[in-house]
Amino acid sequence: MPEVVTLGETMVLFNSMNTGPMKYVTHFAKQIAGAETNFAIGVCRLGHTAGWISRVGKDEFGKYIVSFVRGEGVDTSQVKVDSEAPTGVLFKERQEEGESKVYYYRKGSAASRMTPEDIDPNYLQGAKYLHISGITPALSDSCYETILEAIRIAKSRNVTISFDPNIRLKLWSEERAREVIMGLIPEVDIVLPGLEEGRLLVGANEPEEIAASLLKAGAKIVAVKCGAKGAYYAAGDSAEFIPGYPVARVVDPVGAGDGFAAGFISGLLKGWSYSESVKLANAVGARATQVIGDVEGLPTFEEVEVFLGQRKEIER
Ligand code: KDG
Repeated sequence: MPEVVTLGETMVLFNSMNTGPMKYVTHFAKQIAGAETNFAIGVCRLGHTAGWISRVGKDEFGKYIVSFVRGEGVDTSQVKVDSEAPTGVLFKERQEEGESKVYYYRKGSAASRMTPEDIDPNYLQGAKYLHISGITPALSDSCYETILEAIRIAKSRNVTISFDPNIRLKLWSEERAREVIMGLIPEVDIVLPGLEEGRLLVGANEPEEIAASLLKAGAKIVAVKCGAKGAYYAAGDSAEFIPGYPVARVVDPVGAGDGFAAGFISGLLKGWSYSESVKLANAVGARATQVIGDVEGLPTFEEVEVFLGQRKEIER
């Protein structure tokens, strides 16, 4: 059984190859996108085992996603093929400066039809972490129930739960996102919000205040991602701001937060301190921004060592 289990929707991504408004884009790269598989692939690249629970449609995109994710070493045995609904699709528009905008075609998708019965409780037996995100409860009522069931099973098996709010306002309103996500905070152990998400959730501005509010709401460890600046973490007995690793140019920021989560959980799996784990998380997040695509830039552990100057790479 994998050390880390995750659950959520993965879509086929059509990533614009030219920058500028979507209506003028002529070339796309076909890739995959999904916060949870980004995370799972990141975890596998760093040398651990991960499994993914989901649904895909009975179509070419579903086959592509499953073979891609499996090819990256993630266990896909818990992915169901739903013949009643298609695999979700996502188009990404990119600006010159690296910023991006997404267009979803995912309403009624196969993954949005996940139900609590899609989770085999035995699959979580022996896992160390369950990683979930705030995207899944935004997809449908049955997905929300599936998340609650995953939490219930994980708790009953002493699996630590990490949660990335991943607030996507194209999927739900601010009010509903705040209500549902704040309701999940006491149920999970680790919370990994971005700065803006923290602001939206608790109405505080500084990472220290955001972390304090989320700890008060019931989380046990909070790491607030502050982009290129780094991240601030707070747990019961320790708190620290860990500076990030500046990169010359952000090519594609999408997926950096999932890379951060993968790095953080990888550090914890190695038995590292929170501080060392956040350093690894920052490095993985920084590397993820250097390549077009959600997962293509996620590094192996050796690549992180090269990036941090701890290992020399022979290039030719
Ligand atoms: O975190 C990156 C994700 O946002 C991206 O992969 C697409 O999962 C996705 C979503 O729902 O927006």
